Amino acid sequence: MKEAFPGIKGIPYEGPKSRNPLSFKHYNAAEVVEGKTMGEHLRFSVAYWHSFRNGCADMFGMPTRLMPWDDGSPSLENAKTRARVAFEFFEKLGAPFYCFHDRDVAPEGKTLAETNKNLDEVVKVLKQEQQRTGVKLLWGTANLFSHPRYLHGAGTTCNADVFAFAAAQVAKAIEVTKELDGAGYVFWGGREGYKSLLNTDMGRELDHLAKLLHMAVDYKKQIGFRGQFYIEPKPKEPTKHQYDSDAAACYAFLQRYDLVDHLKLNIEANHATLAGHTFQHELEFAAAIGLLGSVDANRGDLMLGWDTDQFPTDLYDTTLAMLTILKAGGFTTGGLNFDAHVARESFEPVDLFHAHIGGMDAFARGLKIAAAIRKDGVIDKFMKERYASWDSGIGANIEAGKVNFKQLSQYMLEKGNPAPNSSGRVEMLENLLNEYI
Ligand code: XUL
Ligand code: CO
Repeated sequence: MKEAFPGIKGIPYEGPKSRNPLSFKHYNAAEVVEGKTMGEHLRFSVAYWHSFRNGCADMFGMPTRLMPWDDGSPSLENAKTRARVAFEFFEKLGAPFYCFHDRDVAPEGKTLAETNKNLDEVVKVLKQEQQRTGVKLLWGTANLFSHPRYLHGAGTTCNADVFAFAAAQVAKAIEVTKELDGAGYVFWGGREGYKSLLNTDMGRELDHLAKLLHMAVDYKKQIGFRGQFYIEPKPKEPTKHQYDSDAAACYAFLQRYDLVDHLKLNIEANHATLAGHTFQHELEFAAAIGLLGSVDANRGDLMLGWDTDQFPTDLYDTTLAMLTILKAGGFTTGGLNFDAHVARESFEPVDLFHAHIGGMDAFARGLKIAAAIRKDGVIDKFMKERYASWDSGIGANIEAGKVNFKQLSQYMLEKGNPAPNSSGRVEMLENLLNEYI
């Protein structure tokens, strides 16, 4: 097959002094940080949908991206060619992983049977390409939001037949993820929400969504898929309100429906900000409850209130994210998946390289800066001292559940007043962060 990116052999690491835009300045896969290589820490993944299915149309304009390898048809041949091109890109970029939705890789047929057959055909190519290149599948997923049948949702639809179709689609998507040895499988509830509460039985819809997930958990066991399941929070878009609105809402849902042992969280930066949180807040919450699984690495735009899915370049964001990820012990099955697309104005094939290089370098720098902060231990030390009153005496007794209201009242009656607190030193800590960045 003719090369799709003929001018590019690969993206080398050339170090911070290089002025070659098609090189890494910070991401050096083999470089060891905190006892692991950068490659092992960051586990970068390319999102098939944005990089190979998104022509960058917007509400006002047509697609702009040049994808000369793609004939624009829904044919199987085109899908197979696209798959080969995608692997050429992963390989040249040096991305160890990719992620896909079932419908990204293969066309929908007239019936479920035909659609499944199409998927099997393309999965054969994906498998060959994985073997040829060593690139692995970080996670697979089912697209339960694009087709008109899902206009009311999939797990939360009012139409039981549509629920059944969604279940069949998820079953097949888990099967092919297993076939491709995927490290995980994601549930993002694209239309699992509502437009109007006047037509929505919220309790019933939540019960149904939980049913779908329980069936998936059962099926996973049944077929012996050992990858990790994730749920991906997002508050809105395309629905006005999505049930899995943020990490805390997902946690409440997973607990209520007894699913908490079966799914971890896939935190996306732009979804966090749409929910009115920072990226780090969502990561920190997921880490605090022990469910930080994987990350969709991107960013929004301060001026725009929607999911712009831009490539991450903000060093504060990547540093704070890596601080939390390192504190949580790093990724096991998860990784950093660039759920991001090039700008509509960046329409040439080479822009796909620039975009990913930028994201990978931004996270590599974030990793190095976070590791330097952790090595010096200043923030850790500050944190430890801030909570020192809990390490012994009354604090330790409260944590151990050894005292009740009566005993605490007695303790304070005797003591009179709490000792004055020390300052939170917010500005000092912010200044310190700047020193490292
Ligand atoms: C949409 C989004 C999805 C999921 C996978 O906002 O993030 O691409 O990551 O379905
Ligand atoms: Co995402």
